[in-house]
Amino acid sequence: MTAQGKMTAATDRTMLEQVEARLLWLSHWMIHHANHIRPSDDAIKIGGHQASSASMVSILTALYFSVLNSRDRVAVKPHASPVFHAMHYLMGRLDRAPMENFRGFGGVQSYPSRTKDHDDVDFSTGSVGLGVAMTSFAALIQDYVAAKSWGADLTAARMVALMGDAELDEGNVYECLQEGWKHDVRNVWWVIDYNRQSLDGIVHEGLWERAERVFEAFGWDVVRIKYGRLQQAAFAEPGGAQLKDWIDQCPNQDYAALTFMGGAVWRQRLLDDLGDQGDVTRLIESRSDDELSALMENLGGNCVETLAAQFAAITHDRPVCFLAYTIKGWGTPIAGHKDNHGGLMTPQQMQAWQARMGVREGHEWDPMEAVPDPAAFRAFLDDVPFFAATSRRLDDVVVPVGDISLPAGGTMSTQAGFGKILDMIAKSDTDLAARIMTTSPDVSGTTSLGPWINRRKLFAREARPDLFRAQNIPSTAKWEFAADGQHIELGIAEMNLCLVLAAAGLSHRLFGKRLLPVGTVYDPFVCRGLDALNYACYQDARFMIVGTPSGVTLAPEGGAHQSIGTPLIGMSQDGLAAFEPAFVDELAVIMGWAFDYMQRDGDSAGAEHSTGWLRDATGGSVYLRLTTKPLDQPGRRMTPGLAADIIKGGYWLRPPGPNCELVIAYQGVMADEAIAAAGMLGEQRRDIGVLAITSADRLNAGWTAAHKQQASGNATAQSHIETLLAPMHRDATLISVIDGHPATLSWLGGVYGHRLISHGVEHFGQTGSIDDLYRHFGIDRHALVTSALQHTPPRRRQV
Ligand SMILES: Cc1ncc(C[n+]2csc(CCOP(=O)(O)OP(=O)(O)O)c2C)c(N)n1
Ligand SMILES: [Mg+2]
Repeated sequence: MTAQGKMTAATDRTMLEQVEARLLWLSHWMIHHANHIRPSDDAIKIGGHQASSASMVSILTALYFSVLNSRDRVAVKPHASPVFHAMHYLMGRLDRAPMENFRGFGGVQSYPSRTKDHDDVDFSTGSVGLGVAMTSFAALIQDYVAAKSWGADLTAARMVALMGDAELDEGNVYECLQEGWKHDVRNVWWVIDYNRQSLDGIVHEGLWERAERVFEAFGWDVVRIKYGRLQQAAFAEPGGAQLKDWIDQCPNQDYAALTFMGGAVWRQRLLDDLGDQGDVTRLIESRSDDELSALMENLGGNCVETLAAQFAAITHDRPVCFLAYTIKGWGTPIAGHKDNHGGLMTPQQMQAWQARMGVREGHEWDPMEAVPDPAAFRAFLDDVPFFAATSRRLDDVVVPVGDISLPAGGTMSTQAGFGKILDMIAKSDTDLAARIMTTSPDVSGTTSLGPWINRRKLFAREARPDLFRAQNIPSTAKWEFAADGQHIELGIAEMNLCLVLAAAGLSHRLFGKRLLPVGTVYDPFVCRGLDALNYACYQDARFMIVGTPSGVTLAPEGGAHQSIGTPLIGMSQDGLAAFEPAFVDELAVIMGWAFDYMQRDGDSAGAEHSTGWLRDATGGSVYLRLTTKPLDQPGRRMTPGLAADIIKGGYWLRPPGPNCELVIAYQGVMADEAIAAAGMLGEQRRDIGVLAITSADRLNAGWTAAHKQQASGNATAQSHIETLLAPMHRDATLISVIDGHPATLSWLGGVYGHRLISHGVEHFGQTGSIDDLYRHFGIDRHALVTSALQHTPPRRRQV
């Protein structure tokens, strides 16, 4: 190295150490402020962040201030949120007010949040393990996009996860490793904050060995960052090898406890174990207590210089796992204590520490406080490549959807209709067809994606022909992989499905290239991916998830595959508009709307899309619950009015007459049972209405939103369900039916206080024919008729 080079490296080290000190201080000050200074009427003190943040200060410093560029994307472990935000504050990208309001309403969030934080979060974290896996799928989507003609200008960036070691307990981490290996994933870095502590305690000895073997098995490079600069220098001194040996042998618990107790205790213990051994004794004795604890705490993951050098040494695009040894609570008085996850410095501890950090009273929020040469430091910060971009939140133009309709007569299931609609789009040479990306956890064929895949192929970076085709063996499914392929084949793990949808659904934000992702899954297994689905919605990823087949209607498929609660999931999941159409023309309307809805962005779409108070202008994701049971199609003309009602959530299939005593409300596949029951009752009850519900979710959301409008003074606010049910006489009875949990529709009785008898499914697991099961659960036409006769008075004799 030249003298000049040495100078620069040393200056950089000093600068990085100053950044590190600033982040350590500011992050802890914001936590302290929230706990001890901000007036708050809740007495509960908040822990969890302090020790966990300190652990990662060096890693964030080295990455953001020395290695990353502004295209790189990072998932930061939940409890490092204060360090992450302190960094933006230091860079002048975040105001003091939200910092002071950490964990308060509208303030900096407890865990980095794409949607709720004020600064530049790439991936939300919170549910541990998901942010980690998200980076691997974002890398896959990056490859997918870059392989397309419209995405070829994308420059590859690194997708980085800064993760806690206890995140390795989450199964979805391993599921994604396997999937990533299948897709030859690249440009992914995971930096494990190996502080050997989780929430409750200290992790098992030797975790690193298992972790290394797992990563290597899936083709990752593993870089162990165990010793910092001071330790490396000490190891080179006479006796250093013995010290290194001692460190390597020291159990995690011991190391943590000694760290907590500090220099004098370190000395005592080291001399007990290594005393009177000549060189090594001299090595220990030549250091003061403070120097000794600084040496022992100088693990690789707490040494910015070592970290920066190790990161910078990676010049390939293979996935890399960095195992960075750290000390939880590093640099603070609570370092190493096994209870420190929820631990907080006391005001007294804080005061002493503040003095040690050289921060003057009243200057706690000053970004440049305790910086020896503010001008030089500012100049260094101004040159940090990661912060060069003014905005890292990208966007892409809206893809026109055009007209999606399907001339449907005869008999068809919604699942078959879904396959046909996608096939129709696949045949077209439109932007819509180009930007749709499908994916499925090993059920693409059985969820009717076959025709789409035949036309649009599977995605792989390296083309692979369909060998069966090449050998002229007849098969209905083409299974050809190509770089321009538009279906991502997944193994069975549904968490991975939802994480791919999350990553693809953020493609416009991350890569500036919009995708319209469509994922299919057997409806009951929506629950298997549910936390990842929730995670995807929380980040405002935009996608369509199709649960099919569903309910007990998939009867012969097997009792264990029946879904009961998914309609309630559809209603309760924030960010997801759920539909369960009965007829294929409804489905076509819904899909056309959905592809547009997925692209809306409250800021730009304005009020023009608003229907009622459904927050339609903001857009969101869509869940379709479909079925394989064919129904006779109505063969009607789709009018704009009908289409609008389908999107609002319901319409009168048969409007109630003037003397209506009974309304049968159905959702989805129960249409034919409801229609048949109405027919059977026609002789005995007058003017029966049949209410088609395409989305209990949107009807219900409209209803509660209207109430809020009314409460805030808008007396004329009326929701769609109120409009629909207005003509129903107060004494008339509602009978609801759904192939799912009856609570989905039972709230309809609360709209105007109609008596409501709900039919649905509360138990599962029984196989049988559809008729058997409908009868068994009392959702068949006969059960509806019996209910109706029981709960509505007999028709009065005409005089
Ligand atoms: C899915 C999930 N389960 C439980 C939690 C609660 N939780 C938050 S942090 C944590 C332990 C984290 O340990 P580690 O990842 O090692 O991070 P550290 O605090 O050591 O930095 C737990 C159990 C969570 N956030 N997500
Ligand atoms: Mg840990």
